[in-house]
Amino acid sequence: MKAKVLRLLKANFGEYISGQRMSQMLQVSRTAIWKAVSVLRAEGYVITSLPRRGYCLLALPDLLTPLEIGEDLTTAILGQQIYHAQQIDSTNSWARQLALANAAEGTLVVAESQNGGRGRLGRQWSSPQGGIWLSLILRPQLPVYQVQLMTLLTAVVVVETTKMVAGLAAGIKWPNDVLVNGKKLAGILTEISADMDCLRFLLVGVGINANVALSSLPVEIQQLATSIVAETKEPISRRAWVQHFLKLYEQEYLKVQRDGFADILQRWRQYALTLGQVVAVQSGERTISGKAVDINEQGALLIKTTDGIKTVWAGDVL
Ligand code: BT5
Repeated sequence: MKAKVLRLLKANFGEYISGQRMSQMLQVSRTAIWKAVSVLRAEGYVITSLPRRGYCLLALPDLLTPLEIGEDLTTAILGQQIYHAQQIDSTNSWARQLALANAAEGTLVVAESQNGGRGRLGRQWSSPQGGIWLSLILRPQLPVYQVQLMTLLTAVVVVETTKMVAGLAAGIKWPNDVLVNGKKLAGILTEISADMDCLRFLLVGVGINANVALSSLPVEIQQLATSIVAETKEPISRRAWVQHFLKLYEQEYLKVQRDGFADILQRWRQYALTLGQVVAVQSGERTISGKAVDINEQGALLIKTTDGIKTVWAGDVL
């Protein structure tokens, strides 16, 4: 009912539509309309009302609710189920619980802020209001050894979505950092549940500092991070970003399962900031130094060292 009432109000944005007309169109009582309007107001929709004239929608909240994202979303799989919270510890942790309880492929989990956002290796991910903090539950037909490639795919989709929605060109630092002018704009956390070599589900967590004021990040991160609004001086529609992201992600996700990752790897190379650079990569206890020459078919970084080419599966480019 809430969604139907909202659709009518949006169709008449800035104009009054009477409660009686809405109740006739939706075949419900005027009290039901009034209740739906009250719930929408509580969610941040600015709706005025006047006796005899009815209701008028004046402003939408900048929220990533199912109502906002789900409306006119054109995907077939991703985001068909949406879980939204004002605040949660971590969308990846919430997504794991949902996946264990059999949540459908493509379920989207999103929060306005996180108070226990996670990076890799137990690192913290700062997630204030204004950012986009989301996780997808996927159940792909892929062998476990191709999971790293899903991180690369995600980075490509984040870069291309940001270009499309904000006109901002970002690059990728292997394996999972999306950077603008050397500062971190977005991070990706891919987690799995698997039996031996059989993937049960994959959780793709994406955090992007969309409309985040850099002053709302911890001081020690402020110098290393950037946001879309800090770069372009224009806040974006976070809803549009998420909708484009889901659409492009679905397209690429179906394609890799059908045709493999060659095309994604090619696009990743195009955005890569790491390739061709002399780097030091921290991988567990080891630091490997040399020239990053390429990635292999599984997304591992190939480094030309004085001892020949080394393959680095996981780590941080320092
Ligand atoms: C990452 O880890 O970059 C993965 C971040 C994934 C976050 C998303 S948000 C939705 C989902 N739910 C979660 O709980 N997580 C995912 P890593 O490569 O380990 O980088 C972590 C490092 O990035 C930290 O140690 C900080 O230095 C830096 N950092 C933390 N918060 C940041 C922010 N908001 N912007 C830029 N850099 C940040």
